[in-house]
Formats: sequence, structure tokens, C-alpha cells
Amino acid sequence: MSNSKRYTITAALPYTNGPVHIGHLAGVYVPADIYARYLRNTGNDVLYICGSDEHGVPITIKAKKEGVTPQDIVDKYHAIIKQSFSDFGISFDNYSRTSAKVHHDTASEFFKKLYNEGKFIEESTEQLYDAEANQFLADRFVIGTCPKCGNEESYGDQCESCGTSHNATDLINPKSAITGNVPTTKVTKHWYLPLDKYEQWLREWIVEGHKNDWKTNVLGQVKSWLDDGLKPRAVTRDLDWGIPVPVEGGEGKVLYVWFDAPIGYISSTKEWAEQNGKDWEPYWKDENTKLVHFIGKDNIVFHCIIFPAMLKAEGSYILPENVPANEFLNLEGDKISTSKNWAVWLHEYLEDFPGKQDVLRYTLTANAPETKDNDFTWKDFQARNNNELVAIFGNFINRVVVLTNKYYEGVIPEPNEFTDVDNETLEKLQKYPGIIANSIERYRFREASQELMNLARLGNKYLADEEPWKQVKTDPERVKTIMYVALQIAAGLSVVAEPFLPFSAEKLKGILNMADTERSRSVDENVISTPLNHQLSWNDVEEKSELIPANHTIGKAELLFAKIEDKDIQVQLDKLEATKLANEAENKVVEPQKETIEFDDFTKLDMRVGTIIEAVKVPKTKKLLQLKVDVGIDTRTIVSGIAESFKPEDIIGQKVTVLVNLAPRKLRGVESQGMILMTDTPDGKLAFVEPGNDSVKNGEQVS
Ligand code: B3M
Ligand code: ZN
Repeated sequence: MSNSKRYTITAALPYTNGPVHIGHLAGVYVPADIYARYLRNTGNDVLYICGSDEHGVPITIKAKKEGVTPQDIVDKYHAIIKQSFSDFGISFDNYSRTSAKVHHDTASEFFKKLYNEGKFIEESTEQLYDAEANQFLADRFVIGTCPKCGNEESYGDQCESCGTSHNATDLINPKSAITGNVPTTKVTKHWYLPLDKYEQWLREWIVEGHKNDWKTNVLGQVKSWLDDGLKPRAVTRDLDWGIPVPVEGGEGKVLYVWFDAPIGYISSTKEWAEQNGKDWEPYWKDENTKLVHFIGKDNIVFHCIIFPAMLKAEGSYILPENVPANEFLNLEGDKISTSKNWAVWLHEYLEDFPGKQDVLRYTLTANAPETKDNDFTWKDFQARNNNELVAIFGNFINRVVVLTNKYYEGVIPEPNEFTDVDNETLEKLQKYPGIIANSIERYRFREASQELMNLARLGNKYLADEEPWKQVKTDPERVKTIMYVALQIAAGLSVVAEPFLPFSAEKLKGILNMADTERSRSVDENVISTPLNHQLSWNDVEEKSELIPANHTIGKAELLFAKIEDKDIQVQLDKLEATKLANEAENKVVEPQKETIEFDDFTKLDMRVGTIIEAVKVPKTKKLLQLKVDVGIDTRTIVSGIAESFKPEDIIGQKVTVLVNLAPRKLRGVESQGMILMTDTPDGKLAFVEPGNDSVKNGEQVS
């Protein structure tokens, strides 16, 4: 358990080139929120900071693609992201944005201090240039082969495949992402952070200093870069969207987005302090403050190498205590991709599953990619809800509240003598805050969420073993003690669940009439008692023998969690299937033309207009329909593999193009006399090649 300290918790600033999806939530924002809520509830001074990352090439590419300005793009997505975080219960103390003046000022000052103290190398070098686009090529404006891992889709500043970070000129076979041209080079001046000068210090600080408390996946990446040797990194760019370089010779240049963005944590803190009449400096300059960066693994190099080197060079800031980077979350077996729309978007989830924020929080935590990439499936989401939140946690609470109302009209009974089982159960309850805290403080949120569920299991087991519904007939005095003990577990759950399930914890506190909550203020008029006049703390659950007193009146039973039905999951799976088909259609390779034929070859084909007059499924087949087609010459039987695209009853009267002089052949015992011409649609179905319009007659030749 932590004694009171000051924490600055940062969560990676999401790029405002799209909404937030479940990969971001699982990797960064839910674990950070659990950590922040837990630390607040254990009496610490916590500042949980974030904001929109609004500079960088991805935003200008998106703006160009949509024919709007970068500011239009960042305004749109900043609003969507900020609102969806708030609706999802991500409890930032401040959510700012890097286009804000406070950030431009803070980042400019930071840059000028390093510049004035000679911490940069100022150098004019040959940089990649696209003459046709009349633009220097950096970051995502250039694609090439990663010099470290051979990934051929590496960007100019970073390779998403191996995570390494490099200069654009390090790319092998670079290509302009604007025109596709092979870039030329052109001399331009930039300012470089000499990372090589910090290599030894970084090795001592991280590889030695944090080898026991930083995650192995983070240490592994850091070691790999240090072993490769660090090189000076350009911290300015020839771009027009970003923070102007604030020194002589900086005209037409901006700060590199990964130089300015981490400073966004500091400017968001300043903004918070300004708004709340606080001093920001202790959160970034007091050696006793614990600074923790929550990020995804693709951001490790920036938060463990580049930003710490910047802070070290500036000299007045503290360094991160930990950077518990998570791995990636996949979706239904495929990599989540903003560009392919292969994602579950937070704002869409909130529309599709109103009031179920905690279900997603719990599922993403229980399945978090903490040590390796992991997969989100809608079936698992449904199972976590139905088999754990409903069947274990919700079921326990419901039984406790229903029975307390049924036996005692909601008034908590005075307990009689405790049995050994009662005492053991209450002792176990008091151990759970420490068990859960131990996991949280080691950034093992999956493990912590399962310990939370184990506390609910303890309650279920206690009721199942003690069977108050049976004993109430024979030993009602015993049942008073049983229900009193069970209510203590319910009260304990309302506290230790809060970091993971904040909405449900609040609702539970209302049901137990435990705290001054929306619900308890609106409980039925016949609840005569007022809410308890104190909020239980994490330490109370660990130390107090009574969490909810006898004679206190609780509220009525209300379901904490509702089952999620297959049909609701099917809607999501259908949505993803449609996305997959749309992507396939978009990426469909057009078949190359077949070999050339002579005109005589073509004249051999006799194609006619026809009309389908009968249609039935061919028994024991999935794909075949047996059709009667009037082709003008005659009415004939044609077997067609269109059963998966059309129902027989829907195609009676359909005009079709028929190849009538194809040699008859037997298909599943039925002789087919011709072929109906079909084509594929983007959603993977079949479509008729329709001849002309309704005026053309059956038998007309198609040529
Ligand atoms: N905007 C997020 C990303 O790379 C990036 C984080 C900045 S944190 C200072 O997806
Ligand atoms: Zn690579």
C-alpha cells in the first residue's frame, strides 16, 4: 500500500487524425485510469494528465486527403476524443491540446533554453526532397525499408514494425508518400539533439538503475537501441504545420512533433494549475514526485530515450519513475488499423452499448496486452460480461440486497456471535485491498482485475455455504449475522471495484445507500435513512472491522450488470464483416486481361436476352439453383451457382444475359443448357449482367 505521495501520471497524447479505439484504451488509457483512481483512493496527491497531439505529418496527410485544413481536422477529432474519454470515465485532471497557446509557449521556451545553452547541433545537411511536390520528405511523407529490420513500409522517423526510430536519410530505397517519386536530396538546416552524448547516462539510468522495476518488454527495446548506438536526432522539420522554430534561421521550419508532444504533458499540467490556482512545478520538478508515463510499445523510444534526454539536457525536470508500456491489442485476429477502419471506435461503442462503459473497461483490463500482443473478440467481451460481471459480481450483490430487503426491509441487522467461518471470511475481505494494491502497484492490471473478481467469488461462496435462504426458517438469528457479513463484503467491493468499474462502484454505493451519490439522493421516499456521512477509503476496507453499520438502511435491488445477448454481438460482428468486405473490394486486384482472341472466336458465342420464369434450390447443395429461363428461342433449364446470393422467389422475372450455345452439362444430376452471365459485387455477392432494359425482348442477341 502506498503512503501519501505525489504522482504525475501521463497518458500518451492521442493523435487527432482519428477517434480513439479499443487498442488505445487497452494499451494506455484504461490502465492509467485504474492506476490514477487507485492512487487517489489511497490518499495520494495525483495528477492525471493528457491532451490531444495535434501536430505531425499524419494530420496534414489526413487534411490533404479530405480537402480541409489541419486545424479543421484537429478541431474535429479533439472534440470527439475529449468527449468520448469523458463519457468513458477516463478521469483526467486535465485534457489539453498541443495547438493551445500554453503549449506553443512552453515548447518554444523549452527549445530556446536548449538552444541558448548550446545543447543542439546546428547543421545543414542533404535531406530527402520531392521536387514535384516541392517539399522536403520527413516522417510519414516518406516510406522506405527500415535499416534495422527490413520492414519495407517504414516511415521517415520511425519503423512501426520494430519500433526503432531513425532519420529519413537512413531509409533504404525511400519513396515519396506524396507522389511516389524517388526523392532527390536538398541542403537544409536543422537542429539536432546529440543523443549519442546521453547514451552512457541512459544506460546507467535505465539498464542499470531500473532493471528490476521496469517491464522487460520496455527494457528489451531500450537495450536494443543503446546497443545499436544512438545518433543525433533532428528536432526540427521543414513543414508548415506545427510549432514554429523560435530562433534565428527557423523561418519555414517547425519543431519535430516528437520533440513538442511530450512537452505537452508539461503544458497540460501548467494549464491545469492555472485553472485550479495551483503550482505546476512540484509535479515536474520535485524529486519526491513520481512521474509515470503510460504508453503503447511504439512510443517507448520517445518516452525512454528522447524525452528523458531532453529533460536531462534542460536540467530542471524530474525523470520518469516508470514507463509501463503495453503491447498491442488486435481485433478478431487482425491488427487494429485506423486507415482500414478495422477497429472498435470508443465513441461508436458508447452509442451501441449505452451504460456499459465498465463492461468494456473490465474486458480490456482482463485481457490487456501487458506482456504480449493480445486479441479482442466480441465473444470474449460477451463472456466476460455474462460469466463474470453478471454471474459472479452482479449475482452476489443482487442476492445480498434482495435478501436484506426481503428479511429486514432493507435495514442492516445487528449480527449475533461470529462463527470461525464468519471471522475467516471477514479476515479475507480485509486482505483483498492489499492483494489488489500489490498487483496495481506493479502495473499488473489484468491480475488485479481477477483478484477483484475473486473478492466477489468469496462473497458468493460464503452465501452458498451458509445458505441464509434455508436457515432463515430454522435459525433466523444466525441469518442476521450471515447477512451482516455479506453486506460488509458488498461494501468492500464498492470501494476496491472503483478503479476498474467506476460507474458500477458508484451505482453500488447508491444501492447500499453508502455515500452521497446521485442514486442515494434519489432513493425511494420510503428509505428513511440518509446516506452514510463518509466515503469509505481503500485503507478503511483493509483496517476497519465494520464498513457498513447495522441499522443502516440500504436501497432497493437494482441490477449492476445485464446479460449481453448474441444478437447484440452479431451486430458488431456483421459491422466488422462489412468493413472487411469493403477493404477487400477497395484493395481488390483487377484481373489482368486474358489472351487476345480473334473476332471469329467471338462470333462463335451466341448470347441472348432471357427471363427467369422459375427457380428452385438444387437439393443437398449450398450454391446451386435450378432455373427455367425463357431465352426467346425456347424455355430451358439452366443450373446456376447463385444460391448464396439470391433467394429463388426473389429472381422470378429477372432479365438475364444467357450464353445459349454452351454445350449442355450435368450438374448434380440436372442437365444445364447454357450459362447465365454474372459478376461480383464489393460485398462478395453475385450480380446479374443485365441486358439493356425491360424493353428488350427475350431471344434478342447480345453482341
Ligand atoms: N501521439 C501517439 C501515437 O504515437 C502519440 C503519442 C504522443 S505522447 C507525447 O500513437
Ligand atoms: Zn524496423
